[in-house]
Amino acid sequence: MKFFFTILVFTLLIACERDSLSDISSSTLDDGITLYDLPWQNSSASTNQQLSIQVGDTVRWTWDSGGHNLRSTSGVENFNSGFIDANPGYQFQWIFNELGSTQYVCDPHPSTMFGTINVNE
Ligand SMILES: [Cu+2]
Repeated sequence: MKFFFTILVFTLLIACERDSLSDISSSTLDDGITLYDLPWQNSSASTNQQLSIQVGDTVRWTWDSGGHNLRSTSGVENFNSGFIDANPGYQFQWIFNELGSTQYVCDPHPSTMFGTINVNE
């Protein structure tokens, strides 16, 4: 019984891990820059996003339903998408050229839509 419980826990852990990874996809562009795609929606997919990238990489967020903005609140980068309402599929992207961390938030949904981008060499 204990064995089966252990298997169950591991299966759940793997399922959770897969789910969180599936929210972020990336592709390498011709010049070696990586483009990261993140969801920007009022759900767990956009809660406490954590991403480590390299200098020069691009992060692109795609709006789902609802009205959102995407604004840096602290750190090394400074950006603000402006408020985009009811425009699913809208995309905002930023090239991160500074080393260090940047925190960001959606002002209408600060408790569910926020994250941190860490830029390394
Ligand atoms: Cu929002």
